[in-house]
Amino acid sequence: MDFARKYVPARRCVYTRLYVNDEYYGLYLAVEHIDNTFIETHFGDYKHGNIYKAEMLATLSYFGPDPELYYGFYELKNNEAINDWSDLIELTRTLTFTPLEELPTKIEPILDVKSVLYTLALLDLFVSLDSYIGNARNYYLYRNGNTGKFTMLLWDANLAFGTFWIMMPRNIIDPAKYFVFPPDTLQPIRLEFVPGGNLSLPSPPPAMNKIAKENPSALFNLALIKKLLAVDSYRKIYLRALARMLREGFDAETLKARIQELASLIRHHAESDPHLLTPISMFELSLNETMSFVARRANYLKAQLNQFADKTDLKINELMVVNRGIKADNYGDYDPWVEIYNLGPGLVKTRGIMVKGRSIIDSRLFLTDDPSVPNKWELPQRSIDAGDFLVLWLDGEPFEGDDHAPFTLNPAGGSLYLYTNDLSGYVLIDNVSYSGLEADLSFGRYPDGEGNWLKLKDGPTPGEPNLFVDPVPTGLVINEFMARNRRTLRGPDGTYPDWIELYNSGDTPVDLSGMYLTDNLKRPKRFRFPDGVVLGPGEFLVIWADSSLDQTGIHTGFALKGDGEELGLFARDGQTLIDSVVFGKQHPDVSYGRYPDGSPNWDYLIQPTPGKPNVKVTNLGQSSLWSITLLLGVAVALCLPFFVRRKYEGGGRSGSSGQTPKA
Ligand SMILES: [Ca+2]
Ligand SMILES: [Ca+2]
Ligand SMILES: [Ca+2]
Repeated sequence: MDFARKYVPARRCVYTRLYVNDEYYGLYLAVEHIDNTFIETHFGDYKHGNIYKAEMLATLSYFGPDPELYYGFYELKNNEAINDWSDLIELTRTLTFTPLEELPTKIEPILDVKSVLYTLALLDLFVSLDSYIGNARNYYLYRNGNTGKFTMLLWDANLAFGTFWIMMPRNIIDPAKYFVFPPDTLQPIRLEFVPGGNLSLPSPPPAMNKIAKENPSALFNLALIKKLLAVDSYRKIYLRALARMLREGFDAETLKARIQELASLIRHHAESDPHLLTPISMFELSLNETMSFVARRANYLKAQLNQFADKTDLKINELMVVNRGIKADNYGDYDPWVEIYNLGPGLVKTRGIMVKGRSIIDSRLFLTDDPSVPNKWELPQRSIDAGDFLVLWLDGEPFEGDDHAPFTLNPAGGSLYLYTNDLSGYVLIDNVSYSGLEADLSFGRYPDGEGNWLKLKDGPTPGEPNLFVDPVPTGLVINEFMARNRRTLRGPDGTYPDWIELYNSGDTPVDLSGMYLTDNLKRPKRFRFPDGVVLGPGEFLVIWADSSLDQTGIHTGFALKGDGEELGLFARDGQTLIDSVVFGKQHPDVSYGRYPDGSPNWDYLIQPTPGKPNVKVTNLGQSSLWSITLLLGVAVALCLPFFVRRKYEGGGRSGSSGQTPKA
């Protein structure tokens, strides 16, 4: 879980001394529960989409249209009163029946594919077979009520490191040499356990016999992994995830240090455990076996992943046209350079024999600034491992070495193309166009190899991962809100929900996608802005603070407390506070806002202006405003509400609710 949390939402766990009536009972692992609180912490899902636990043979194959067919295989852990299983049935139907070429368009709206692939890769990496990839159980499915997408959540890992022998394919002698490829061979259950076989399952699900008779393949078909890994682009994500995990800590040295660290933390608590299940000598033995397993596993997988390596895994990743003082070549020249990145999953040689069908190709790589001459410069013989970078000089000085191109980059702008050769001729792998780059400013992808091309203002990184700090927008503020909307502004469903107005006082558009709004500063992720919400300079945006489902407009899912609470706007990292306001008692149809717009001065606004510049009414001649103002004066005098506004300019403020204990 500790390792997994870098990639997917995973449960926190901590070693615990358990006392019963003040008497030490033993060393336990306390593990975080997967429930609505877990979901809110990680997904901010106020709508609380369904959470299912996979109980047995939860293959995600389609069992049929009747929810009762799924009972006992899966268990719905929340929303039991509604008991609507149609989302799960739709997922299994899509996985089972969609032709491969249509799968991405059909599955992506209902499944968080990347997250699922990372979860499956983690199970594979740790050879954790008491899970979906083994016996198709001991995992959770959660459907995000905001996005409509399912994701898979890890349950436990007590049978990781290849210790669940019953699910190990029979031809595998060393569990470190397990691999889900080819996934067609995966089998979630041994035939003898199926009804009519030699052994019977303890407490089989009610529909077990019916499915075994009418639709037996559904019990064997691990639809999720088989279908996803059959899609080329998804298989790449999966393999690259494994390669990344090998680079980012799943290696003998790193895990040995971590294992020893944890062992010394618990060793003497285990020694004094009065209810230890095995002799303490087993403790040391299993540590050694685990460390040896990791070393064998990393070596084995590395070799496997190299077999999937391909020249098309290479990307043009960064370039510098006007290099005044960033990096000098072997002749001391500050010349233009380009960086090539290997996305993985394996080691790519720039030159080498490639077998394609019956043909053998002497495969090369080429860089050119002119697509009509794809082979302008053949790259030198190099090996680039997954996740590694190769820096080449585009200085028009080939006599300086084999990593110097015979052409140079045009300071005014131009294009660069990376080609390889195939039976059919030259094949374009990647290309980029650039223009108007200032001196010592590089242009690159972020994240490496996959992201969009950006001017990397945080500094050039030849031979290193590209840097780009997601800017925290300046000038984006919570500008006005109404916590007691009685008749001021009608919502899209005809009711009068609370509302919040955001204002962009800056001079550039702000993309709100993925930012968060909350009424609890300790839980920043209560509401996540959907993708594609952009607020132009000087623009206002009204957000409904209600939980009405399936309406037009943006709805936060939380209402504002008329007696006062807090409101916070957080950056995409879910930690950096962009703006907040803490407010006291509010009054019907009177808003609370900044005047003038975006200024630090908050005040009651008796003429609310949702979506428009805030105004302060000073003409009290209108009788209707008189009465409100008088009421307001009394209320202010009585309550003396207290308002605080805090603003952290790009500073790191860490959420206090999601801290992770070391375990
Ligand atoms: Ca040079
Ligand atoms: Ca770089
Ligand atoms: Ca306004």
